[in-house]
Amino acid sequence: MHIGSGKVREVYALDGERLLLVASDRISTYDVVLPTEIPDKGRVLTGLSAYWFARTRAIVPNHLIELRPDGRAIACRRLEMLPVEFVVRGYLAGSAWNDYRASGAVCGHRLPAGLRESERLPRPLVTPATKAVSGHDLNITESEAEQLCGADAYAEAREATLALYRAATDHAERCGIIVADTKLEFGLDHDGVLTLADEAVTPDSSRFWPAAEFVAGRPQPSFDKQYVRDWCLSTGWDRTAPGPELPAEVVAGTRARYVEAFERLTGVGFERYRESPEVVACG
Ligand code: Q0Q
Repeated sequence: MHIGSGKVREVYALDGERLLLVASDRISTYDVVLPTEIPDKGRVLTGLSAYWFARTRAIVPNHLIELRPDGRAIACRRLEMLPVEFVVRGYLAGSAWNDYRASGAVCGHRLPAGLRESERLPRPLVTPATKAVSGHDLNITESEAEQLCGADAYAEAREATLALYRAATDHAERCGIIVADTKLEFGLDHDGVLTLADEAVTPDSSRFWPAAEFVAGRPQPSFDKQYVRDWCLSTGWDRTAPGPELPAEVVAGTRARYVEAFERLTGVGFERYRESPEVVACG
């Protein structure tokens, strides 16, 4: 039974205890889902999530039960979700850069003066947000997030978020990819155990930047979406729906970037993953 949709994902109830999360091949840019799909995008993102779930089990348990044979869906444990999205940022970008420019602070955290756009932060910052019904999530302060989650659950989820981000960025940077920020969601299982849910450190839940091209002081190219963004803007698109159809070469180039991110991070060939998705869950 279908119980929810994200821009590019669906969630179904398998039974009272289990959900099925299915990632589509749809791509969104500037918050608009484009009419052209990117073949295998859903498989790449599901494979990356499963890879990170396997690799971080020692940090915090996660909701993954099994990776489906098609490699683009996972069965997961149904949790009582915390009503906060745990965004963690190692670099100053997006809404955090805008908040910093306007007020010198982000989500109530004062930052050193004089930071440049995209600059690496002195230490990663947890900037919680609440799910907006449509459009961008709403940045809230940590004390507001604590009110929403309860002090203990918030503190535990915050620590898990920082530990997960550190593990992911250490590995990703060795693979030539900067994970500038990522959005994690947690829930509580029947025993009240904090459990990582949703997707884990994918190009859709995070900013992936190519490390080799990093230059502080300007917006960074997206590892996976830059071809799409550049092409859409080159058509004079006004960033409102519906977005423009993508030409075959932009689709192919974008698919190649997703496959490249997958292979660099997991060390597994994408065709091998397509045949046997479980190879990424060995951890
Ligand atoms: C749950 N979502 C997200 C979503 C649309 C995912 C419900 N383990 C869980 C999960 C998860 N993951 C959820 N609820 C209970 N237990 C996550 C926001 C929305 C498509 C995919 N929705």
